[in-house]
Amino acid sequence: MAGRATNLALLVLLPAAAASGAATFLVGGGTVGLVVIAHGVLGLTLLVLVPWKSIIVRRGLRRRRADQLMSVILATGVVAALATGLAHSTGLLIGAAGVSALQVHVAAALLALVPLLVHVRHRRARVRRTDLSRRNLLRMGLLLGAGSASYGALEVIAAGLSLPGARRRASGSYERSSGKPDGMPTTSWLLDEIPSIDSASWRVSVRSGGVRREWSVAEIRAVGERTSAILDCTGGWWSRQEWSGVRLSTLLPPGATGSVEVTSATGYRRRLPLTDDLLLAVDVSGTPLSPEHGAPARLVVPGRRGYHWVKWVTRVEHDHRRWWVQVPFPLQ
Ligand code: HEM
Ligand code: HEM
Ligand SMILES: Nc1nc2c(c(=O)[nH]1)N[C@H]1C(S)=C(S)[C@@H](COP(=O)(O)O)O[C@H]1N2
Ligand SMILES: [Mo]
Repeated sequence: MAGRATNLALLVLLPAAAASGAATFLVGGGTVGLVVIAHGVLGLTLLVLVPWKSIIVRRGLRRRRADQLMSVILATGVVAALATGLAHSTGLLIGAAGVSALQVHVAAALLALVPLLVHVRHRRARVRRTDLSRRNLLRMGLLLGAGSASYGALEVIAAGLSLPGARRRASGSYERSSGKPDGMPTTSWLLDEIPSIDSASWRVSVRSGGVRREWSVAEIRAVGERTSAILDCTGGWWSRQEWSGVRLSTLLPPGATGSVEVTSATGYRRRLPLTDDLLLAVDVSGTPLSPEHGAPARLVVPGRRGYHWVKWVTRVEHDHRRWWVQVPFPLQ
């Protein structure tokens, strides 16, 4: 494949890989499996291009341009993302020293995007109308075919060798300590810290229309609604537990529609649609939540990724705003 075609393919594939990766975090429920497969195929298609790109890199490095350091940073980020993606998906190295392969994966991928802009700008890859020729589209199809074949082969090998990767969920996550909440990892999205809270005097404020009401932990526990649900963290693990407390639909006026904004004592917040089966949990597996898992009360959101499961809930506000009008990912 010619150098120009290789670079243009990379220009399309790298942003597509990053976008589909982010999409694996955004969608929950049944769709996530398809997005994860699409992401794997795009990532492996990038890998297929390595032999061709190597020729360009060797030639380019001989020319000693001023911004070559940027190209090297770009290459390092992409190679690191490919390596950690495969380490996680095969299960050969899910994490080490308290850092998961997926955390490094996402960081490396995001870090590669800035040098990519510099790299492309300085190498003037003006996209021409003729780049969309039938021949180039066919090439892209063949490449994606090779990427898909690699993906399939990898899954077959993982199953054949009984690699840990063969046991991951459709989201790509690995099971941890289901039914035993003590062994469940504790996670914060970015830098949120466990607040110190006195459960006895704790109140959750629930507002709907103009009406506000406060609920104590004892009142919530007395309702005793329960659900068995899977917490699936984007850090690459999942855990099924029996959660109990009160459904938000029970706290709100009968038949309430629209959305709720659920806020933590730390300021961390998420907005969610009332079509979800939202539970405000105070107990897990029949015992009170521990502080690190969100005591006195945390949100349980079956079918959505872990970062929606707000811990240390202090406020629930109901209105009719569209739930998805919010920052796609929390900022703390
Ligand atoms: C430079 C951009 C990226 C590249 C080249 C890349 C590449 C890869 C590759 C090759 C895999 C292994 C696929 C498999 O064998 O199933 C993978 C897995 C994964 N990536 Fe990425 N990725 C990128 C960005 C991202 C981003 C930005 C995210 C999330 C925000 C992400 C999330 C994931 C997840 C969750 C998996 C695990 C999926 C599984 O276990 O099947 N990736 N990635
Ligand atoms: C996965 C993404 C990419 C990586 C890791 C990467 C890496 C590199 C490296 C290390 C070099 C050699 C050093 C240098 O010339 O600065 C290089 C050269 C080059 N890259 Fe990329 N690149 C990527 C994507 C792209 C894209 C999207 C384009 C353009 C659309 C592009 C265009 C070029 C050109 C034209 C050269 C050759 C420069 C010359 O021969 O003087 N690259 N690339
Ligand atoms: N207030 C607050 N709630 C939060 C987070 C956070 O950082 N702050 N992290 C979320 C993420 S990313 C996950 S995966 C789960 C982790 O819950 P656990 O620590 O009980 O396992 O909590 C979610 N709720
Ligand atoms: Mo998470």
